[in-house]
Amino acid sequence: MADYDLVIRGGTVGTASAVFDADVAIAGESIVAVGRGLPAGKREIDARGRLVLPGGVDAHAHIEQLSGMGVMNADTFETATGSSALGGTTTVVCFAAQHKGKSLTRVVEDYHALARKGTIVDYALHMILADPTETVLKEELPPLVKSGHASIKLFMTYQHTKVDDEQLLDTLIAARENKALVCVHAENNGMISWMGRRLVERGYRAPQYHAVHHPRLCETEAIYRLCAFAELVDQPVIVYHVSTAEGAAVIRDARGRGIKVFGETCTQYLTLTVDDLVKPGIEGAKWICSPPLRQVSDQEALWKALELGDLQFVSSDHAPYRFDDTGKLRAGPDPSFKEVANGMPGLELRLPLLFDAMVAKGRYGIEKFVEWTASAPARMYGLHPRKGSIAIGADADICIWDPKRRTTISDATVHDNAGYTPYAGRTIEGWPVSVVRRGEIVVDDGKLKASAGSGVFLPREAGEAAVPTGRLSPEFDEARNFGARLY
Ligand code: DUC
Ligand code: ZN
Ligand code: ZN
Repeated sequence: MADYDLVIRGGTVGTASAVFDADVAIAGESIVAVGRGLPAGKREIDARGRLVLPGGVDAHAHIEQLSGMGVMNADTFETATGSSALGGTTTVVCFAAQHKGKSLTRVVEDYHALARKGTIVDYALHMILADPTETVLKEELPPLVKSGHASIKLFMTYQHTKVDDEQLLDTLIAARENKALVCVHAENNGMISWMGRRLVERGYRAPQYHAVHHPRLCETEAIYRLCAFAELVDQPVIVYHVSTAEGAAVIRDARGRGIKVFGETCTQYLTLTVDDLVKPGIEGAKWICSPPLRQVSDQEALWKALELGDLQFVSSDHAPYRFDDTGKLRAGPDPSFKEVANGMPGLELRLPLLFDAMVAKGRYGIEKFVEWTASAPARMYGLHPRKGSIAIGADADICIWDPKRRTTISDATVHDNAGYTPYAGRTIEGWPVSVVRRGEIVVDDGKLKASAGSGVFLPREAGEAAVPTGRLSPEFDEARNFGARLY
């Protein structure tokens, strides 16, 4: 008699490579058997007519974080990760965000303290470096990477967090030495601030001008520059939240030349457009994010880029700000687009929106849905094989989907602390009705059952993606020919 704690029985299991009918058995926190007619467990979930898919892995979420514009976001770890679990995402990679002059070690400790207290799903941390001094890179970074923080995030724009080209290169080299991965918000800062100043001077203040403020070219240019840096020092990079066809094309071109560059896009760039910014009064501020929302033709190009493997996965870039004087309207009731906090909530609805867009609408199969929302980010960030798949030995992080359930989204149906959702009014098909995290039923028929602090930290070694190609750029060989060593 097998000693299973939980058996999910009679469902259709989906992984990134196959869809098949099977029971899934769990002992303790792990998946221990996948097959038909498994022996009874102490508890059972009847999954007939349901899909049994891995819990989502959202590798880009801002939680209890002071933004690059200096605004505190609206969620605590408890509210963000509670909403995440309700939407089927059982692993979140969020940020320990350094601001200038701060010790990185201290910053990481502080975010762990917040997460330990509140998190409901399992979490890992990317380290945002806003001040990559020699002390930070040489003394603080190595032990932090060794203790499981194997990815670094850099911003090429935003007043409080941007790094310049030399700092970016210094950080890429340090990441290379420590075998860490570097993720980058790639937009040209000068272009953005120049455009913003001229627009506001001429009286263009409404939310819709945010899209003009961040022109498409500022993404194209910054991604190109980042790829050149990655090539120069042979350090893999991940481009965050690619929003344009041209941005994806730059990545494709760089990958074609053997540069190790990867790309993420986000739910909002696949499911919303710039037209959502155009609303009466200040309402459009709810849709202000950076990069801005783009065109339907960009959505098509981003799906294609995912299909071709130029981009590898889809995150939420969850960055919630309330539509009041604590968040979006912090500068007053009628701010210019420049004064509005950038970002929108997205942790809870990432999986349901993408399931609807991909599977329910018949555009892609379940395998691609699982790959882009769970398996690929887990592999990319060193969480595989523990997270991102239904496989023996993996953590039992599982969503039981009702593929036919229709939900009309409203501000009242979401559970984060933003107070609104950019998707209100939309009806979508498919919902993760029950969610298991490390063997525990954390969502039971749409109700949250887990307590704050029950998620755990996931220390990571950098994944395969972080390994350099081993090919230094010709500039390095040339330097050597002249008798110089650059590193
Ligand atoms: N832009 C960012 O760079 N981060 C958070 C959200 C956003 O819109
Ligand atoms: Zn960003
Ligand atoms: Zn972000």
